[in-house]
Formats: sequence, C-alpha cells, structure tokens
Amino acid sequence: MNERQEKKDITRYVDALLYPETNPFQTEIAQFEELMMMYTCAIKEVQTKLEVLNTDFSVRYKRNPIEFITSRLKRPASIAAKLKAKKIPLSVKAIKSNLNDAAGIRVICSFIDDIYAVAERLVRQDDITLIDAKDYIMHPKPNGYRSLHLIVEVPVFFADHTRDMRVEVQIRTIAMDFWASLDHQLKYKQDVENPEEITAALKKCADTIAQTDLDMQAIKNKIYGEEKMPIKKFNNLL
Ligand code: 0O2
Repeated sequence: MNERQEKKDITRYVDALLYPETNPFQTEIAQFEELMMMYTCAIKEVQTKLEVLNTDFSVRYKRNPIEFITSRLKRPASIAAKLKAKKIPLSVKAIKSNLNDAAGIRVICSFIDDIYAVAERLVRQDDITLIDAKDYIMHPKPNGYRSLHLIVEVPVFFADHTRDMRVEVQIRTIAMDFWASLDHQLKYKQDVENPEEITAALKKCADTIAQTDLDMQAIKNKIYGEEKMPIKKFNNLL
C-alpha cells in the first residue's frame, strides 16, 4: 500500500468514527442497535402481559398456569444465517420486514390446557394483534417437536414515536421444553455415527413425553375439574 492510499484509509477510518452519520456502515450498525433496542422493549411489553395474566390466574383460579418465562434476542449470527437461508441480502430493513422471531419469548406451562388458556387470553387483548399461529401440539413436527408458536404484534411507545413490533411467543409444557432443550443440544453435535437411529430414539422419547403430558392433564382434571379454567378453541382466534 502506498503512502497516499494509507493516508486516505486513515482519514476514512477517522471520519467514520467522528461522523458516524455520514458513513453508511456506521449508520447501518446504529440502525441495527436501535432495532435491537426496540425488540428488547417489545419483549418487555409482552412479558409483562404474561406475568400479569399469571398473577391474575393465581388469584382467580388458585393456581399458576405459567411455571416460568424466558426471553431472548436473536443473535446477529442467527439473524444473518436465517436471512441467508431465505436468500435475502442482510440489512436492517430486511430484518424488519422478513424476520418475525428476532424477539422471542418462551412460556413454560404446567399442563397442556394452560398453554391454550394463556395463549387465548394474550391474543384477545385489545393492543395485541395475532399475526400467525403454528400449533405443533395438535400437529407435531415429524421429529416429535411440540410447542404452540404465536407471532404477535404489540405497539411500543418510545420517546418520540410508537412502533408496532413483532414478537414470537413459544408456549409449551415443562415436558415439551425438556425434550426441545435436549434435542437442541444434540442437533449441534455433528459427528454422530448413526443419525437415523438417534432421530428415531428422540422421536420415541417425544411420544413418551407427550403421553405423560396427557396423563398429567387427566390427573389435573380429576383434582381441579375441567371447568375451573375454561378454554376457548384456539383455532377461532386466527
Ligand atoms: P432459535 O435459536 O430458537 O432462535 P419461520 O420463522 O416462520 O420463517 P421457522 O424458523 O421454521 O420458520 O419457524 P418455526 O417452525 O415456527 O420454528 C422456529 C423455532 O422453533 C426455532 O427457532 C426453535 O426455537 C423452535 N423449533 C422448531 N423446530 C424445532 C425442533 O425440531 N427442535 C427444537 N429444539 N426446536 C425447534 P430457530 O430460529 O431455529 O432457533
């Protein structure tokens, strides 16, 4: 590199640091950070709604349908990989328009009917719009994965504007979560010798766990009765 080119590069680098708004790369980073901040706030909004529901249930029905709630922002590498898989060039605009799961909340319930009770009461709230629902409990994935996935939109009030933000809410029982966590761990182990055998063994575990969920639900119905926490049909909500 000659001296002139080197000076030019240094000037560009210093300009990028001093005047980020004039540098396209810096601007994109700033916009990405702002978008992630907005998703973080959307997670807070939806998580608070779920916590309020859980508290209300505990007074009204004398039990908590939610065991615990976790949340995550999708990692930049996962965002990039998902856009690449969809053959969409990486940009902040592309994330906003094409990804529904940059903000994610996982709700772990005690029993299967709690999942639908929580989902139904969340999506019927005035400021929540249900964008999509995938019921992998009624229709498990071929590998045995079970969970209810909702994409909801919630308005978030920022300092000088309001934005409708999308959040993916995955709702499942403790048993379904136990299986999904281990399945997730095993998927990253690339060097298994007999993948078909492992897949079949995992599917068998998923089915056993699903039967246990149904048995636990039956026991709960005997103790609490089925009418204690009425459930509306979830399919009617989309
Ligand atoms: P991570 O790390 O959880 O974010 P779409 O989002 O609609 O374009 P996609 O991604 O197929 O299409 O959505 P889908 O099927 O509703 O589910 C995506 C998410 O569900 C995954 O997110 C996982 O969290 C979970 N999931 C789906 N299938 C499985 C499975 O077989 N095993 C486990 N353990 N989890 C599953 P990500 O983006 O893959 O990862």
